[in-house]
Amino acid sequence: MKKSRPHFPRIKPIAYAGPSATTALAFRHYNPDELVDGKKMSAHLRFSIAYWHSFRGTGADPFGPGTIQRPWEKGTDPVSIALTRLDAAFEFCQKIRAPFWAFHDRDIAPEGRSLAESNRNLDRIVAHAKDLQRATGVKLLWGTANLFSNPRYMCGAATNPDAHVFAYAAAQVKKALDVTKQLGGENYVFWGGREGYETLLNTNLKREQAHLAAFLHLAVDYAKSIGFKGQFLIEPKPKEPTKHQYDFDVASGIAFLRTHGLEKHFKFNIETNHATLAGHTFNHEIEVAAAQGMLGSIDANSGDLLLGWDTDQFNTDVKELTLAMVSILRAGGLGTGGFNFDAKLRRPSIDPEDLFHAHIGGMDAYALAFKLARKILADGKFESFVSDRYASYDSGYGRAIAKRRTNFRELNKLVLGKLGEPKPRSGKQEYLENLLNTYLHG
Ligand code: XUL
Ligand code: CO
Repeated sequence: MKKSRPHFPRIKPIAYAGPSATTALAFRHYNPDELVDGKKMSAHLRFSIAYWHSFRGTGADPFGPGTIQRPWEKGTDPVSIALTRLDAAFEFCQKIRAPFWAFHDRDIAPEGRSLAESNRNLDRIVAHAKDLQRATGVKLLWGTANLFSNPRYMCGAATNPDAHVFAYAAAQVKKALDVTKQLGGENYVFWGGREGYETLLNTNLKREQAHLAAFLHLAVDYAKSIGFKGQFLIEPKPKEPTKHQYDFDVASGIAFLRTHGLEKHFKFNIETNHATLAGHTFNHEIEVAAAQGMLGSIDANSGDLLLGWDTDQFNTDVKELTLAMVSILRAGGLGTGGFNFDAKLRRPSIDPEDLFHAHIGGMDAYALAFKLARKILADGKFESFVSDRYASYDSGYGRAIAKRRTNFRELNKLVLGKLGEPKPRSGKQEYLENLLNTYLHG
């Protein structure tokens, strides 16, 4: 493969320079090669670059066109531009030291006039991606299909009232699974962008949910038939673009998967900004998934609590990330998942260098959170506080309750007899908040 000339000529691979680094283009906390428990930090954190934001984002919003013009976006043939853009993306992944990338089919290759032409475009780009992956060592965290941008999907894909659109979406996902497999993708994501409704006046909710389940079953069957071993992930989001999305949050996702016999095949890709849009904390969503052994991967970003939509910002909130990391590490990590920066530059951040500042900030915040969470878990103060709080269920009648080896009559007898009135015990929230701050701020 011939080497293309650099697209970020002024930027050298970002190096770890420690917390007192004097340049902004350096890591202060993320030291990819540092061994932590015998494994490189890069292998613990498995950072991934989201192609759609970082290489297709233009800064456009509903009030105005794009502001960002990349020097490599030149020419008239969309496939040639897509090939060059891919070179720029892999140079970026290498320079930012991200071991993974993630894409939608339509981000990497232009949609053609027919599905056959779209598939041919995709094949050309995927062949190049394969070469670039081999040359750089950057791997595919997950692939997915864009089933929400094209007008044909305006009323949903798998939940579209027209079976023709369902069939088209199935054909598109078939191809997306084929190429994800070809590129060694470790996961495959389903984000139900328009799988919901705008109004119940025109919607048969029960049928739409059944169709969505049928679609996921067909995807599971197809993946099996081609020997795709990657993990399937559902990415919940409550709304936007639809008024109501069926995969509202992790809890409703679990209920949906269990109702339709899909729970063995899926885990969750949890996105911070989607959690907050659903009225939850990031940490809450992680805990709900982890409680069911269904924590899969993270779309790393954050929202703005003063804005009611998905602002997809880079997350530099170390406190929020530390709480998330404690839950993730306690759950045993993300397995084949990773931290995918599903985050975009603000509209006025137009320099190619801003892509580096944004990812350095996100990676450093996660790396710092990782270190703080490890310390919190090693000290075990929160763990022992919490286990002590539930200790009454570890023996005697409490254990019988937990094991469901008692009944209301027995418990009634106990309370009327030797137990009497419970003695209240403080929840100690303020003490614990202060304890958390000792880790965050010393
Ligand atoms: C949209 C979103 C998507 C998914 C992949 O809010 O997060 O980019 O991550 O389709
Ligand atoms: Co996402």
